Amino acid sequence: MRVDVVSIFPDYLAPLELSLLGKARERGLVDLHIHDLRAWAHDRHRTVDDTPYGGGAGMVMKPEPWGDALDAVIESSSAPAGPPVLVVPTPSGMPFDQAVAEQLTRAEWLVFACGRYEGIDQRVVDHYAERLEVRELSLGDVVLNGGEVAAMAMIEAVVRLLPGFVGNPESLQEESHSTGAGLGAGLLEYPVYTKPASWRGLEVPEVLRSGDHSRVEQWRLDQARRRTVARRPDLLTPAALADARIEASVHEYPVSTCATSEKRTLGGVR
Ligand code: JD8
Repeated sequence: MRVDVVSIFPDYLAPLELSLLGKARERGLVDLHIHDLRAWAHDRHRTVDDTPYGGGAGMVMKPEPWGDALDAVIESSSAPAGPPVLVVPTPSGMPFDQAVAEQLTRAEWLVFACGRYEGIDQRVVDHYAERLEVRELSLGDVVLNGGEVAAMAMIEAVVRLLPGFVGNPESLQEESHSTGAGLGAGLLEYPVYTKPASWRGLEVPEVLRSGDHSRVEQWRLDQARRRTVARRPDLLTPAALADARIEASVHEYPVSTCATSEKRTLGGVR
């Protein structure tokens, strides 16, 4: 997969070149190219922003540098044959979630346009939407100062799903938010523990040291349900929510395994 990123803060994307993509690049899974938008701002001050039409606070990114930059990236000789998917991180975008990440793994080429200021002149998106697939995507209901952090999160979420990236692809199925059918499908992760068995007076739940795989499986499912009911009931259908609540009460486990917030939500079972 080829990934191009255009930003006025190209160094912001440098972490991508470290761990994650470092490995993926070595394995030839990803071909990452980072571009400085100002390379396409040709006036003495390399201006990329101007005041908003209609007035209002802040500045808007000018369309011309973006048009020249994206044309150059899209027409670059070393680019894959087909057109890229242009991803524009924006707080007003469609939610970026695991399903969207899985969709984007199917693209050969992604180009990320990272905006700053109050955003990019809308005509840039409108112009390219007539020529290729444009995805305006939001990382979530928090306001960031620009698209770089969102682009990095989106690139990590996509690249780690590429075939050959993770050692055992099965683990991806297990993950929460995955659209796979693993235990975690649709549920939040269950709590995890490792050695020592006792730490600062806190014990690893006995069931996990029992060696009884079915009891462990049941405990993990119960914990995943509890957390989901308590923290993300929106992830569950009303029916699943009702079931999870019943299940959570049926499979009574020592309250100590529940974090304080859950105790409150589950009405402090006992
Ligand atoms: C791109 C400029 C800053 C946004 C005025 C603050 C994504 N989930 C998300 N939150 N914020 C962004 C995001 C913010 C951006 C840009 C993405 C370009 N800004 C602007 C509008 C309000 N400032 C994002 N994905």
